[in-house]
Amino acid sequence: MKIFSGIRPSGNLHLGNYLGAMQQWIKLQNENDCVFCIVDLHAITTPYKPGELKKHILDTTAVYLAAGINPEKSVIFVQSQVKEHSELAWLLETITPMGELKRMTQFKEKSEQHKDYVNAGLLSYPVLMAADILLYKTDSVPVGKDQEQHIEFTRMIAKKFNQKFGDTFKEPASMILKEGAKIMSLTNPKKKMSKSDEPKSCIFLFDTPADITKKIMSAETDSGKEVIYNVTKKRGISNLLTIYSLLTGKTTADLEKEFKGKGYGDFKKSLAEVVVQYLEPFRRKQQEFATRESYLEEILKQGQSRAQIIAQATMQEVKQKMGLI
Ligand code: ATP
Ligand code: LTN
Repeated sequence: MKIFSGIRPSGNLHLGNYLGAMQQWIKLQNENDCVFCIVDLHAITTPYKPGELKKHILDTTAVYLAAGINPEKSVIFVQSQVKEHSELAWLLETITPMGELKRMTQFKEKSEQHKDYVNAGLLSYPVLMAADILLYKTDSVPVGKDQEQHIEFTRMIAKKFNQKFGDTFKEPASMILKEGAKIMSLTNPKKKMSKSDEPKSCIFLFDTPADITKKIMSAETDSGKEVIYNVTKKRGISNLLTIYSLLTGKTTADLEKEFKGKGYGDFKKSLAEVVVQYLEPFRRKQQEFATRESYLEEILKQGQSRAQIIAQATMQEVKQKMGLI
């Protein structure tokens, strides 16, 4: 199967990015053709500092490697370094109905979040994402739940293109986990954990043990004191139970039993230890990669060459089908 996915280099990566998306990538890379992109052109649709973008790109590359993505097996590259992404996005824009873009949940949320930064790129964001996916004739896209609508949009565009210009693209499926597809914010468990939110709402993969412990101990929990999984009545504690379960392999029912009669404090203390231990290799590898900028750049350069070969072949076919010379 052909797999494609990407993450915006818009800040530090967090446990939600890892549990919802990247953990699937690691498993998939052994048996599939995987392409993992750092989608910088998407990152610039929301406010950002040009001077910090390169650091975020290299940090994201380091996380991909620290998480276990093997550059010998999978293609790792930066979106803006393969110009076919922007080129295909423009061509696809000409068959995209405006109404479809305006109804996208992420567009509504981001324009609400950044009222003075509602640019045309933010609106056409899903078209660029469709171009990312379709360029590689992708079968499946492993992502978190929040991206489901964008994959559905991609299928609609692929279908439309095929009907108009002849069979060219596959209609890709989303790959969304049952558990972990939506890790919630620590400070507001009604919202998803998001890297552009306040730092104490996220557990970053490179957080220090002291920070992890502090954030978990002060995570928003519900009234009452029993450690019970109930997503409608006890969102905060259920989110923490999900994290605990995903990192240890214990079921939430097992955890309820284990913490029966103990309060939130004991549970949080134990969770903090689990998270600190789980993320220890990330911190170690990050320190290792931090001093190896040229190694990361080399990986990205090789990824660029490999991605370009596929992207150029698709573009040639697309242009020919659309009647461009
Ligand atoms: P931003 O705050 O910049 O929008 P983000 O934290 O939402 O960033 P993205 O770069 O948009 O992260 O997402 C990268 C991948 O991680 C996507 O597949 C997305 O679905 C997944 N993801 C993001 N947040 C979560 C979350 N809280 N739980 C599970 N998966 C998530
Ligand atoms: N919009 C995605 C990031 C993204 C992506 C992609 C994910 C851009 N292009 C292609 C999968 C496939 C997000 O997580 N915000």
